[in-house]
Amino acid sequence: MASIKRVVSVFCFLSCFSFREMDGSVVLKDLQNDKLRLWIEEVQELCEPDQIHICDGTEEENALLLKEMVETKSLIPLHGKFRPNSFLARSSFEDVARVEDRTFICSSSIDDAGPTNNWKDPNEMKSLLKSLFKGCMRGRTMYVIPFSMGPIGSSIAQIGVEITDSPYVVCNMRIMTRMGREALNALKDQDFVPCLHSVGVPLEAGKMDNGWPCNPQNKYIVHFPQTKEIWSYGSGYGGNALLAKKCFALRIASQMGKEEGWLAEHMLILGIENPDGKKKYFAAAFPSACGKTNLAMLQSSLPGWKITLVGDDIAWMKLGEDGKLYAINPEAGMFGVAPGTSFQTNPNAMETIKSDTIFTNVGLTQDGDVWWEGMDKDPPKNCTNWLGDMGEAALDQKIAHPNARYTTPIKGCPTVDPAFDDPKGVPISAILFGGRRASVVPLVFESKNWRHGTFLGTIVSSEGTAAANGPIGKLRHDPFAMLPFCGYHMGDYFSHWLSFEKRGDPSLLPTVYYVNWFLKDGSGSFLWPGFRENGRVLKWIFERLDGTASAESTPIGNMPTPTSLDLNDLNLSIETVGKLLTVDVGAWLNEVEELKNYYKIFGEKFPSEIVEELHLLEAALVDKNPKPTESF
Ligand code: SAT
Ligand code: MN
Repeated sequence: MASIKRVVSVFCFLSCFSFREMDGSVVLKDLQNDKLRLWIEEVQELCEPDQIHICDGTEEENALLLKEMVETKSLIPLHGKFRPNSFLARSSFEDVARVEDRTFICSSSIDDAGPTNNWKDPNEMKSLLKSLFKGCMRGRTMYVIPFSMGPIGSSIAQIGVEITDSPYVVCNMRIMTRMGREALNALKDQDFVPCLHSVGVPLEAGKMDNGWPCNPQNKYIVHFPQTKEIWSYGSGYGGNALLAKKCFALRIASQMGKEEGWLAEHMLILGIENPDGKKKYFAAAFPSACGKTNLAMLQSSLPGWKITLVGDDIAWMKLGEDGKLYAINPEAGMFGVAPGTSFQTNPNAMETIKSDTIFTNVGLTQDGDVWWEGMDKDPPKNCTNWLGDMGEAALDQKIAHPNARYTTPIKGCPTVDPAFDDPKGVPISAILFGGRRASVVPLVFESKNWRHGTFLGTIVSSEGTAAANGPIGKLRHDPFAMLPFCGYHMGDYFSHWLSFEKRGDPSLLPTVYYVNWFLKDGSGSFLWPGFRENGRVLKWIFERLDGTASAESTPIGNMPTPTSLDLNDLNLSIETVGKLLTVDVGAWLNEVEELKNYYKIFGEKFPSEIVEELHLLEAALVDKNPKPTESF
């Protein structure tokens, strides 16, 4: 019976549905991968699109989709004089960001998802999703997007296929991933991660979208870590819809990394070259609103020091045959926050987005350019805001939505690293963690070993700002900056990190550092003179790794001696330098108490090694300040 049904449905599939073909485009018969053909068939049966288009990733295909979106008013072309080949999209006001409360990890047991994820039973969730997806692509084209996460052919890369009914998603995925025929050729008969997406708005015959299609009442961003599937419904925005990004490259990939012995991390990757031409690579994890993108594209103020960009958001890291940890950036583009980006804060980002960029939810100037808060002083006259309003109607709105974004190819960045496309990846010498802390955490300190470094990952926390993270100034724990992105129990995730100590020679692993650019003095002014100067801290780390910079051992880790940190021409007072490089023992003892309390949420899966590290820290602090504290 099942086989008859299969034959009938394959026949139906081939005969009843039109394929949108262009010269040289991929057609069903090109697909040699049985799982892919069968999956397309299943999705087509479920979602009932009008037509199917298998994306080849060519310029022609992209140009056609962009043209169609301009015709249907879902994209506004920007003026070629200012932003050639660039477009503006305006989303619905009900669809402007990732939705963590609608994001689910459907592992077989709730215990596999852990306390930081929303869990639902996978079978129940599948039937709910099937009812939602039934007929959801009526009146629309179903796009099949084969993509590679990472340089095609890299042993660290993975292939995924996203099916979506949003042409906006197709054009953004073409920027964010290596998408099209090459990825399909690389797939051959191997496995891939199926990513199914719909905006959740079927169209009646002859009807067109009125604005940005989405289904705000029914958003579901769902991950099945055991079967490595993603289903996303109801949103067309960012990480909810560009499923290669947080859904695949972090949530599903973190599960793959646990199973296969590698790391999928929410980290930038940068190259740093000293004036003698010696080069190292660092990876760094920061919670949002800590300047991760700006650090990835930093123009160092130090003469002769060069910083290059490999990735601004995600790193996949695997041990190489030489025992070192190698990283690739699985992405090909950046999905960066526009507001606050300027020639002062991030000149390299401003250069990158001069062309070939899709902007979403920024303002539109009268002469057809984009604008956002923080780009320069005042908005140009008669600037249309992100909702398309102007003048009186726009008075109570910002010009750009605070989560307005640019999607732009990394290769367009003037400081892109020459090894960006290297399938081997780049060897990582240092891993940086950090957060936004007005007090307690000094400018920089170094871990004592891998286990201590892993402990430092668990203590990452950041204070909320007006732009992100809830109440202003309130501390939010965000271990490894992975809180919304770890696809399994975070206690197991910490153990996975610890396991690297035993996978090879621990002396070859990167050294972990903790940084904080955001210390303030009593009057609320920042102590560290500003973002461009962060290259000085990177320089100290570089020279520590080379054995040429000195450090002092403290209860929290190794800290720069004041003379080992290059502070030339900064005019910092001795007092300020002292404050930047002090361990406030009392404040750290309070931090230990805070951590003891926080760690409780991870229950039995919390690794004893991290508890030991906390005890060691406490003992070292008490040694300096013999006030008794409660033990964990
Ligand atoms: O929307 S994304 O998930 O791509 C970016 C973010 O919210 O961190
Ligand atoms: Mn991110």
